This record gives sequence, structure tokens and C-alpha cells, in this order.
Amino acid sequence: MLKVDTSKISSQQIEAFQRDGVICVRNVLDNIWIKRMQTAVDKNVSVPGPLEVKGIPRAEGSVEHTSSLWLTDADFRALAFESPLAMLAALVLKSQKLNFLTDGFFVKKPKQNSRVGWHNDLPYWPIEGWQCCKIWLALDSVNQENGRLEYIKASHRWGKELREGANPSWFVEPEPHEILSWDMEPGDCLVHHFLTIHHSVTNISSTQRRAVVTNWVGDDVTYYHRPKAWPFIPLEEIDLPEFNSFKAKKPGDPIDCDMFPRVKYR
Ligand SMILES: O=C(O)CCC(=O)C(=O)O
Repeated sequence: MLKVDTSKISSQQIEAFQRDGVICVRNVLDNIWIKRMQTAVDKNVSVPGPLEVKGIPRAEGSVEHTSSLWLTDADFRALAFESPLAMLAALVLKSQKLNFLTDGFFVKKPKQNSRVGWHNDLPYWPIEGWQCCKIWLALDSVNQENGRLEYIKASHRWGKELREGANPSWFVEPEPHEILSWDMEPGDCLVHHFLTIHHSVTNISSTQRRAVVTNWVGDDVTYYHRPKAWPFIPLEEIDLPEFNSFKAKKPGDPIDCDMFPRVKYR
């Protein structure tokens, strides 16, 4: 297991994650990992992902998104179980135990309306608890022209769930709020809490923008039933052996199962 270089993540950054709901950590992955994951994403773009093959449809659009590649792709599997990302997640979440939810990639095509609307991640997961985060790994340079992410500072503390396009009365477009955003280089990571409200701007540049995401949960997270959450179709319709232990879960159960495996990070 490769360890995250702990000098790259300071106690101040861990406190900033708790306070602001998002941090940017520089140079988490080296060039070998970056090249490996760029190749892995390029190989999988436009190819049905492991869950799509089993009948879970992919949303079409100007952002290519596929998830759960770790089930079939050795590089994505290595990223989850052998890269420094697991340790980064455990440090930021201040968690002893760590479970991996799933991975995915987002490729924003050039010069198309590829904005992803304001949302946070928790309503899309069948979980309950506070220790949960996404690591968004840049595989290209990222800036305002090619689709960077923007976050409403400390919005994880609002305790509100926001689905993309929902437009609830409590959500005011972000002018009154402080926005956090970073230009990034390949290998840099954003780590955001599942409740931090964010969007990504459209890619008006002439090149694609690639990123890989991994989702992590810690000690206090348990299973919770949400009708419109991952994996987004009725469980009866899924015929994958890895889902058997997931299907048996009841609210409050430990999250551990074949689909949400425990990851050793020390
Ligand atoms: O990569 C993007 O542009 C959007 C990613 C995002 O919003 C998410 O992963 O929640």
C-alpha cells in the first residue's frame, strides 16, 4: 500500500475540511499514477460501464460519466485499494475504519454546454452519517475555462440535501455566499464533504477535462434507504453477485458489504 505523503496534508487542511467542507490537496498522485489513470479513463470513455452492462443506464450528455469501474478494471481497482487516496480520505475524515463506496470518472467534452448544476452528494447515496467525502482527482489542468468545480463555503454545515435541478425554496443562487474554487494540475485532489453544495462550470476551452472520483465513508456511517439513490434502479432488477449482501441491508446496518468494501489504508 502506498502511503500519502503526510507532509502534503497538514492538520490545518484537515481542520479546513471540517470548517469549509472542501479542501484542495496538491500533488497527491505522482506522474506514474496520473498517466495510468489518464489511460484508464481514455480506455473506458464511451464504453458501457460494469453496471450499465447489467441494465443500469448512463445519462447521456456533454459530460461522460461512468461509475463502479473498480469491479472490472484493474487500474481503477488499484486506485481504490493501493493508491494514497484511501489514506487521504481516512485522515480528512478522522476515521479509524474506512469503506469505499464507488469510483467514477467525469470527462467534460470541449466547447459544449457541460455545466453540472448545484447539488450535494449525500442524497445520491444510501447512507446516513457525517464521515463521508468524495475525492475529485484532476487528470488535466483545470481552470475556469474548462470546467472547474465551485463550492459554497461551509454549506455542509447547513445540513440540507440538494439534488441537481431541484430548486427548493431554501436554496438561493450563490451570490450571497462565499465561493471556494481552485485552479488545479494533474495529480491535485479536491476533497469535499458529501453535504457541501457545489457545481462545475461549462467547458468553453478546446480540450477535454478529465477527472476521476472516489467516494469514502468512515466510522459513523450506516446504511439508510433512499429511493432515488445509488444504484438508481430497483435492487430486484440487479443480477450481480456483488449486490447480494447490499440487498439484505436494513436502515442502521453497518455499511460493510461486497459493494462497499472496507479498505486497509495503514
Ligand atoms: O466533474 C464534474 O464536473 C462534476 C463532478 C461533481 O459534481 C461530483 O462529482 O459531484
